[in-house]
Amino acid sequence: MKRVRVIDSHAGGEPTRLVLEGFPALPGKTMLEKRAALHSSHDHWRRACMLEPRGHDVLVGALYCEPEALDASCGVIFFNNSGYLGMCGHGTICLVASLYYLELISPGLHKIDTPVGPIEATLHDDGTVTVRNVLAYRYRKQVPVEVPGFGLVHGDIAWGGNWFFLISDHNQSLVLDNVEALTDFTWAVRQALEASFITGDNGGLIDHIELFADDTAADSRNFVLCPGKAYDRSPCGTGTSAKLACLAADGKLAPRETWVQASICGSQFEGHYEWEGDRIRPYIKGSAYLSADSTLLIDERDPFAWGITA
Ligand code: PYC
Repeated sequence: MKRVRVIDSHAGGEPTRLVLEGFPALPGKTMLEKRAALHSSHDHWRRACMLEPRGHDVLVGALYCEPEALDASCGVIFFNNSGYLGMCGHGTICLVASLYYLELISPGLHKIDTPVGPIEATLHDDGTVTVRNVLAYRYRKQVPVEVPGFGLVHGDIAWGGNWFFLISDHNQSLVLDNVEALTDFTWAVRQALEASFITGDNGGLIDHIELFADDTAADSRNFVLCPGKAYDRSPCGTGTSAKLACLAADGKLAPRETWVQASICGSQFEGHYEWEGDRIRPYIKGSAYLSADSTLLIDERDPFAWGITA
């Protein structure tokens, strides 16, 4: 029997499973090298924790690792049902809340290494967490894409730790009981982007599609389709970072001005940014709640020991 120690939590309704112990040791000095090793040699461990019968499509995994930098509190590799993420904002808020629960960290500032660069997270005395994300930027504005079944759609391409296609003009109703239609539309956009060879900078795969609408209690409401086809229950930290980059580029939000981003579920993150050259430094604030402290069991005799795959 193999054992994997995990802490489950959620931020804004989006779950995170922090993997503390049980995965094989990963060779490599950098987080990118470690992520590559996990992907190429040990991906079945990701699948065992993320896929049914132990996981589900909405779950994001966070593997707790030795950091690259001596002064960092830890390193982290984020993944989900379909593969690996660059950064994850809600996941970082969950990571910090989980490490505090485990008495591994105290309130204050913590450096964390990720495969897309170092970030910082501040655990405040009231339990909220502010993530100082990697630099974000808008790469292209109002890119047209012909989406089969839906027609011509325009969106901004922006980096917020993952690549996003951000659409404001979509004729979709952003309410929770419309998520099936929203999923169909955003999945069609994602496929159309790939079919049209529309990418992020350096050919980066655009694997997150983000729709916006007005919200009565926030500056905006979003619907974010994640790479494995599940929608983000939280307002999406990297998606809010990408949104801040677009607002900054359009001169619609001043540096250090607060932007309240609501999710399709009504949960909220607060964001603001500072200019660093021609890119922005996003700050995302939210809360996480713990839901389980457990050990996953992987029985080698189980035909679904390593997850149910197509
Ligand atoms: O909060 O950045 C985020 C995120 C990415 C995917 C799911 N959540």
